[in-house]
Formats: sequence, structure tokens, C-alpha cells
Amino acid sequence: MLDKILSLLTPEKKKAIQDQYRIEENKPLVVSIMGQTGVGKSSLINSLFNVSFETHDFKPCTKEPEKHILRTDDGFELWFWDMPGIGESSEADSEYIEMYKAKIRDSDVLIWAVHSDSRSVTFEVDSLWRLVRSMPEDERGNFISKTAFILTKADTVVLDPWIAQVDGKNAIFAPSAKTQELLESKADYFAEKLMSPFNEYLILRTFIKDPAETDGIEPEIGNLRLGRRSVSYKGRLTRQDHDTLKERYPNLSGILARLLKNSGVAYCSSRIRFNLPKVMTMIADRIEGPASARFKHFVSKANMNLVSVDRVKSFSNLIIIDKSSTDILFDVSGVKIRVKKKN
Ligand SMILES: Nc1nc2c(ncn2[C@@H]2O[C@H](COP(=O)(O)OP(=O)(O)OP(=O)(O)O)[C@@H](O)[C@H]2O)c(=O)[nH]1
Ligand SMILES: [Mg+2]
Repeated sequence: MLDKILSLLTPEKKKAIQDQYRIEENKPLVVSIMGQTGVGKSSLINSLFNVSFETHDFKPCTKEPEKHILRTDDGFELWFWDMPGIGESSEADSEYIEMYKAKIRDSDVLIWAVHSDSRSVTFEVDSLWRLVRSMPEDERGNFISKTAFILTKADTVVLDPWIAQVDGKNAIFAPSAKTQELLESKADYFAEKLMSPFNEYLILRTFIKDPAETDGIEPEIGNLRLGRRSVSYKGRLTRQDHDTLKERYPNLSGILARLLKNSGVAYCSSRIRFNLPKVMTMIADRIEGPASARFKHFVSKANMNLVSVDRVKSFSNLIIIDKSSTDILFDVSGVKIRVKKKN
């Protein structure tokens, strides 16, 4: 198609279009992480990419945006910006909000990090409104729609002990049943409270995998718009609306499942490397077009969840399970763990 258009143009115009296309193609993919001070933004980047951004146990730490760059062999770049945290003081906030606004404009995806063990959403919602209202009307939808919410420090939510599944020298952490249930409820609660106030600006998008998914279905159903290759939904898709639509249009079930996923928040922990691949998937799902396929080259999700057994020993309130036998090696804190040697 592009070739056909180019053949109709003068050589100068053709070169200008090709140059612009190349610039767009080679532009780095930009992800920025924002949120309240101390929620663990820098720690999350450190865990995702094995870097060493400075963190602090009790006082605001990151003062200037800091960038981590990943490069593919063919020279494509992903920039990951760690932003200062808001909520330190009104003076600092005024400065940081300006920084946020500039970064929002330049970013393809934003991660808004919130502490899992919080139940107040006022600060986050007020900060988001402050940003939205300070933007021109035509930038608001873009900001809200490219923001993914992540609950950090999931390991601080403990109803029953976490489980470390040991396999050789590494372990993978998982919550026990009650803790998982609570984390799921928190995720639903935060998704509703953080996303729904911005429904008028939020547009969720997903791709159409197979034309059969949308064949014969009217192009507009309430908030849902079916295009030729992609689908959009205005506002947050609630589980209830999802279920109603799915019942009426079973062929749309894959599309609706993807939209529902984009209507949620993910929870993770940098400390125990829990759900880090999910964080990367959340980011990938917010990226539009071919860039989303390229994003996958940056992340080898396979090892992202692994914690060395030596580190596992430093955690308490755990059940430690041997992966091969599912034997419980150790139950709850205080004593050194025994790791079974593989036969
Ligand atoms: N338990 C637990 N603590 C964490 C986790 N991630 C970070 N922390 C701790 O939370 C504190 C703050 O972490 P930072 O990464 O500095 O937080 P930040 O959001 O970058 O803070 P600012 O730079 O001030 O905005 C540090 O003591 C971290 O060790 C986590 O997943 N679990
Ligand atoms: Mg920081």
C-alpha cells in the first residue's frame, strides 16, 4: 500500500515520507513509572532489569527522572524512566507534577504504582485529576488510556504464609490461597476506584485475532466499537458488562477477555520477584500496533520470577516446597531451610 502511494509522489515528497517513516520506526519505545514516594518504583525497575537505581527505606529517594535503556541487536531501544515519587511535600509535588506532564507526553506507556497494603485511593485519584485537568482536552484520553496500574509490595499482604517452591538453586514465590484471594479482591477494588472515575477519557483497545470473531456482529454495541482489525471500548469494562456481552455474543469472548484484562490492575512484589512477568505483559498490552511485538524482544520472562535459594533464606513466614516432590521442606519462619538435593 505504502509503495503504491509513494509511486504517485514527486521524488522529494517520497523521500520526506520515507524519512519520516524511518524516524517513527526507529523511535524508542518509552515506558515511565510514576506514583507516590516509597511505593517501590525504583525497586521494581531494579528487579525487572537487574539494575541498581537508588532506593531508600524511609525517606523520599529519587529526585530526578532516571532512565534505563535496553537495546535489541537491530538497534531498537526501550527507555524505562524512573520518576520521583509524589507526596513528599506540596513544593516538591508542584515541581514533580510538571515533570510528570512532560514525561506523560513523551511516553508510550505509563505505570502508576500503588502500595498493595493501602486502602486509601484519594491521593492517587486526586493526583490523577490534577494531571488530567492541567492537560489540554485532547491529551487527556491518551494519558488515561496508556496508564497501567500496578499494586506493589504484594509480599506485605499476608493472611497466610507465602509459598516458596524450590527447584535446584532457585525458588518461585506464590501466595497461599487466602492471601491470593485477598490480593484479587484488592486488585478488583483498586481497578474500580482508580480507573472508573476517568471513564469519560478511557478508551480500551485490543486486536481482532480472527475475522470470524466479529463476523456478522453490528459494529457498535453500547460502548463497544468493532473495527476491521481492532476493537475499542469506552470506559472500564466491568465484569458484569463483560458477562452480559459474552452471553449475547459468544464469538466475542476472546476480545472481551482481553478488554477485561486491560480493565484490571496487576499486583507484584520486587522483593520476592513475584508476578514480574505479569507486569511486563500489562505493559505490552498497553502498547499499540507493531511496537507491541517488538516489546516482547526485550523481555525474557522465563527467569524473571526466580529468586536464589540463598535469598529465600532471608525471608520469614514462608512455606517452602520442593518442586519435584511437592514435599513441604519447611513451614513458617525462624529456622534455616533445608533444601533437598536433586537425585
Ligand atoms: N516488602 C517490600 N518492600 C519493598 C518492595 N519494593 C520496594 N520495597 C521497599 O520500599 C522502600 C522504598 O522503595 P523505593 O524503590 O525506593 O521506592 P520509590 O517508589 O522509588 O520511592 P521514591 O524514589 O522516593 O519515589 C525500600 O525500603 C524498598 O526496599 C517490595 O516488593 N516488598
Ligand atoms: Mg525511587
